[in-house]
Amino acid sequence: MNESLENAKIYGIVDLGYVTADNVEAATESLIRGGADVIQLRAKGLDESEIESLARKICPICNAARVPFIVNDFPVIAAMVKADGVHIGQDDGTLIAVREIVGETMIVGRSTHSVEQAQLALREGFDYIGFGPLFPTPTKKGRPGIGMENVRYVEETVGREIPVFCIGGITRSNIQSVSQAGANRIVIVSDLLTSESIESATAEAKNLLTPDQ
Ligand code: TZP
Ligand code: MG
Repeated sequence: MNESLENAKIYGIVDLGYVTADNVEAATESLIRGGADVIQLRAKGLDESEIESLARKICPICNAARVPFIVNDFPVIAAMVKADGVHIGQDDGTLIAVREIVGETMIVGRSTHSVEQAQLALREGFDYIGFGPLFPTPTKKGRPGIGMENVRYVEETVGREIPVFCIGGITRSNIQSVSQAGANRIVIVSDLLTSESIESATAEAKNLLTPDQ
């Protein structure tokens, strides 16, 4: 298992759907102070040059905190800014094609929406997966929730080998039921980014997921 993700529980996303470009650094710092173990930059619809410049702002903050920094969708930008990783969806090509751009050591994650996709991502050699959306979510409109019934199975199979981050509609209100369904690691976007204090919301989420730590 990739060492820098081994103990990662809360994966935070700086999503430009919720955070303005001016607030990217502050949001990153707040997520990290609250205990986010991984940070992703997600900027749907922005120009690549803009995404690169945002990535260059986030990268040093994550490096200083020793929190892995992942760029969504753009292997070329991840390589240019020397991010720790890149995250790609089901329609974003093969791991082999991404590895040609980012090299052998960068973390590469894949979005998965079913048990079959999760198992395939493991066989292909991805370093981690997102599994969801568990519930319908305004952050990724138009997708049905896949529910929680396969969470434990995916954790117990795929999750033994690579980190599985459950995602989609997870909030501080349902985190404990997601955990009871077998999830060990989660991604939360809107519930953290729209809260009054990103830092305390993140800390609260982490405490709900890992109460004894
Ligand atoms: N991929 C699957 S669901 C999702 C992504 C990026 C969005 C999750 O956001 P939220 O606000 O935590 O539901
Ligand atoms: Mg994508």
